[in-house]
Amino acid sequence: MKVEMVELRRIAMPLVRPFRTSFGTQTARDILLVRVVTDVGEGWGECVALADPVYSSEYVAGAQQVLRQYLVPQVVAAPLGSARQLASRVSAVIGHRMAKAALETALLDAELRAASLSLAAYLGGVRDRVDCGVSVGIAPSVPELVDEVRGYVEQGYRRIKLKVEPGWDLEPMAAVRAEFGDDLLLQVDANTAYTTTDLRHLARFDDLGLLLIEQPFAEEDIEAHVRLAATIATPVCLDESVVSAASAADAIRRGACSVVNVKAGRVGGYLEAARVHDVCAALGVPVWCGGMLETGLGRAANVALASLPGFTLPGDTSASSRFYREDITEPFVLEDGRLPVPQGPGIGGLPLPEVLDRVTTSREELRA
Ligand code: OSB
Ligand code: MG
Repeated sequence: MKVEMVELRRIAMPLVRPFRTSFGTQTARDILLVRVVTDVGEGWGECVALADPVYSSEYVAGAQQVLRQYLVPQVVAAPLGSARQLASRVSAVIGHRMAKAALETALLDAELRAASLSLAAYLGGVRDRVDCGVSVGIAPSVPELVDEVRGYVEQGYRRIKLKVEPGWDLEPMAAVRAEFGDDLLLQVDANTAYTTTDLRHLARFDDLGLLLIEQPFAEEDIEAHVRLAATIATPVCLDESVVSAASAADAIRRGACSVVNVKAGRVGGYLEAARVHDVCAALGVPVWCGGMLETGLGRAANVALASLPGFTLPGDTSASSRFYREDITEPFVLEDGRLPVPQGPGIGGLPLPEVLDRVTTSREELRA
């Protein structure tokens, strides 16, 4: 595969409602898209980096810079046998996994389109639809949270994830549990907002019958998660801490978690995400597919990933309408709490040119 040109495009996507987490409030997404033009056709990838380095160290302008200066020059310099060779081609660049993931996804998309193979089939997917959950931000008040959750329950979502932080945890959790009953699949995500001084407080989460508690402590603090997992009955799940298959295996073996949230961007791409899936399966740990407020482009690839056999818990693979009034692809629409796995070649969908042009804020073309 010879890469002739790489286009870096930024788009502005307003959210249907503000999304507040322990690390801040998002009201719109500033998203970097990567398009590769190769001798076998074109391919697309969505970079999940947020506008600011508040979820991880990466941020959208930094991702674009590292692509422009370090990653893209390596792929336009000489032909690649396959997208599988990108990781070694750019291994001199430390980190920047979200930037690498976006480029790898675009290359994979081009390669699989040329081979008329879907990403789901390529990765080893076994389902043609996936169970969907929804991530619910911190609300202005408990009644407003309950109303928002009611809307999602009525739309058919199979699992609710509440964002929590100190001061917004037991009360909203208990209100949602009381309103929707014990059968509601309910989990929480702290995005690193707690410390080990909160261990006794977090132990009280056991009363809520949660599926899991996601990433209560800092990304680097595996030991704190080991201590919590030894203290509470609620399964501990890692998100931010899992940056590779090796780090997933290490965290599991140390007893830091018994569930893993898999996000391709966070681990450097869908190929590494499949390896995270594999090591978790080998260690008997269920996984679920996380999300980063993707457009239909990134969502299509996430749904493909979620079709692998070890993804036994509903993912943050919600419908397009959860975040966007108008998506840049054909929208993903919930059907009985599930999304269909794209069956077309590559990641499955393509941006709608007219919508894409309307939301584009900048564009650059990189060549050898
Ligand atoms: O921690 O899972 C997270 C969004 C941005 C950054 C981090 C996270 C999230 C979400 C939203 O929870 C998941 C989604 O896209 O539906
Ligand atoms: Mg999370």
